[in-house]
Amino acid sequence: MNSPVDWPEPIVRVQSLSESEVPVIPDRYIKPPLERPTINSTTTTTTADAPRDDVNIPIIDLQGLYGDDDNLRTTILGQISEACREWGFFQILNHGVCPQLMDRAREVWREFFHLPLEMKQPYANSPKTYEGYGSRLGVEKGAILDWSDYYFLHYLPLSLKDYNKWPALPADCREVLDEYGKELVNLCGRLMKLLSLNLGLEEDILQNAFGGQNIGACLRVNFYPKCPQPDLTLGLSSHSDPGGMTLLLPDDQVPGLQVRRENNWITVKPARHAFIVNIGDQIQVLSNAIYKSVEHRVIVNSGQERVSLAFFYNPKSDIPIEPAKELVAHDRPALYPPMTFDEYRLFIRLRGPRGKSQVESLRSQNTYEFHNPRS
Ligand SMILES: O=C(O)CCC(=O)C(=O)O
Repeated sequence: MNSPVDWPEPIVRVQSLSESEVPVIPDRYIKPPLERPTINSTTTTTTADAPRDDVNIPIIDLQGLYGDDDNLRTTILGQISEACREWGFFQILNHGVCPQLMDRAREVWREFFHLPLEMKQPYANSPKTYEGYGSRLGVEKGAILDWSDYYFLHYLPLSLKDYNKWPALPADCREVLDEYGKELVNLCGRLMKLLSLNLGLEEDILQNAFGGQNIGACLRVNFYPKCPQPDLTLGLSSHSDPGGMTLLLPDDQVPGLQVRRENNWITVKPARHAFIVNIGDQIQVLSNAIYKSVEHRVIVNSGQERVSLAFFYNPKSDIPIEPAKELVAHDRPALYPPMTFDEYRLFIRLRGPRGKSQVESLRSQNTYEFHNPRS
């Protein structure tokens, strides 16, 4: 099954819709009632999906991880372990990436999205590779769409990195993005070691399972324009990330990310200059579900646009990913069949964001029957 070369319908830029100041959103952005961010209490008798604003995802200060204080290092590792097992989402402070670089990276993208449409259109993407300026995920004709535009580009493997596919403006865009990508690849490499150790594995096991140095890394920049009817739509529908690990740089002014926790949606309150880390489906698979990828979505609002940078750290796309053999035992059989990331990501590329349905479906079809090296 290959991705089609073109979109099933003409692409409409959400930003153009927003700037045209339409008082109501077109039908194709209106979500079914149960998916809308605010559910009228008269339409449901359950508290499922109620937003929770009094809680936040864990915030972990990494300062001290590489110092002399062993107790502090153990405490931080414990916090990361708990966050990966219980939340699938956490924020990190003192992660080593320069705050000015983070701010500039966000700002170059804001400037890019504010360029006139005709300067952005040459970068318009297709569903074949998704690279470039886009306005929908998935290729189903007549699908209900999200209230956002985005830009998608590759850092790794180097064979896919192509500066000509990155915006030429603003003038420092490519330089800033290059630097940003290098720093984040480095940070993800360090986090992979910590995750591996926390699973009781040698520190390189997860990275090696991803293909060693031949991993994939890409960036999706999300632009959520102001929306006249934010209660009826979503900036990004609920999904878990198909890849390995995501480092999200959220907007510094406007909240919007919500993380599913049991029957509630937690609105993330970003800490200044923190990255939001989340576990993707490939690490859920490799860890044999000890770590969980968690559903999240984005709400929009009528007063302010929002920009976020999602950096995806993925396995090499053509090697089979399956539960690490050290994490499989008679009483804990392998929960997932081997699958390459190329095969895996076709689902979201064709169908768009669909909660956790993909990783869950693999599990229900195959549990206990395959590749259990110790059975
Ligand atoms: O915009 C956000 O806060 C989240 C973006 C996201 O989940 C994604 O790009 O996959």
